[in-house]
Amino acid sequence: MKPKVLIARAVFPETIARLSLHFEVESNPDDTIWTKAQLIQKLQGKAGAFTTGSERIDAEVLAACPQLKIVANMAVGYNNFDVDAMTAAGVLGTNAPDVLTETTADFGFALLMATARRVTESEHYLRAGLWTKWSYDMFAGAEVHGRTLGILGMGRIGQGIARRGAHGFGMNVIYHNRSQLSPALEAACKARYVSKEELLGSADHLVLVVPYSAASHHTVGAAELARMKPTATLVNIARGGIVDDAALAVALRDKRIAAAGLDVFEGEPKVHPDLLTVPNVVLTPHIASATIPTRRAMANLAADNLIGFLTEGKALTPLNPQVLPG
Ligand code: 8YV
Repeated sequence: MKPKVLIARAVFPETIARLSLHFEVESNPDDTIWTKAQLIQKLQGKAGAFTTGSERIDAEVLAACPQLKIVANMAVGYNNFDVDAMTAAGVLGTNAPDVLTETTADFGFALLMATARRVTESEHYLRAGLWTKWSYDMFAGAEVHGRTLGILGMGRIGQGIARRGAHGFGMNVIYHNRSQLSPALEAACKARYVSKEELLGSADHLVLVVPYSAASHHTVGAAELARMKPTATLVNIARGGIVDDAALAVALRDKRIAAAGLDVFEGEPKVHPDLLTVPNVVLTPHIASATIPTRRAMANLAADNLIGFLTEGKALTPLNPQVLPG
């Protein structure tokens, strides 16, 4: 008998077809976001689950689903997993790194550009029929080329943004990270390690790419925003909760910083109402990895992990390899 696998959200039909070759698959064609109780009910008897960031796998879910052996996330971030609880329950967690790095870095740069050059704000003005004449300072934005790019969180995606800034736009790149990169990686990104304080105070454009955890909650709040240049812009493509969105809305309203670009939000898909009323913010609905080739690669990697683990005890990108057999 084939092992049973749950696909918790709508995905590519070919992903479902591929998993169905190996498993008895239950999918979610309506793309309903299940409650925890519904998720637990759907997981009964399942050996594997294919999840996205919207399914929380914690001790309560694991205790209620004793047959579960692996949960494969179609995301590089895995703050929806309680990895310690998974390890304690002997359940493997996998994520989907690397395959989205360049696409996500492209988007980070797009958001930086749109924010600095006021792309959406000026488009709204045009669409509202307010554009009646050219004027010398209309929607004058911030320079990007040659300016200082700050990156908080210098993992693979942070490095991708650094390379784009340094090599494509001649930017002076500074970064802060839990650990300093090797000299070779720093040279490839033309990036200089600085303290968090220097990063906040010196960046003309600051991009956040840190993973979310209890420790990184509100890494950027009122105090950090107060340290930034009033001309600076802030981009968050990391996770909601890294930025204190209420404090950011105040800083934007008071022009404490010039502008922000946000792809992720605290409590998304809800957006802090004050962010919807300030003009100097570009808002996108968590789409940094959203190109079809990249989303396909992410789905394939999650599927490879399920197939590899449930058929051969192997996984490509395990988060808690200590639970792998042998
Ligand atoms: C996902 C992401 O699309 O990979 C991540 O961590 O944030 C996005 O690429 C999202 O998490 C849905 O799984």
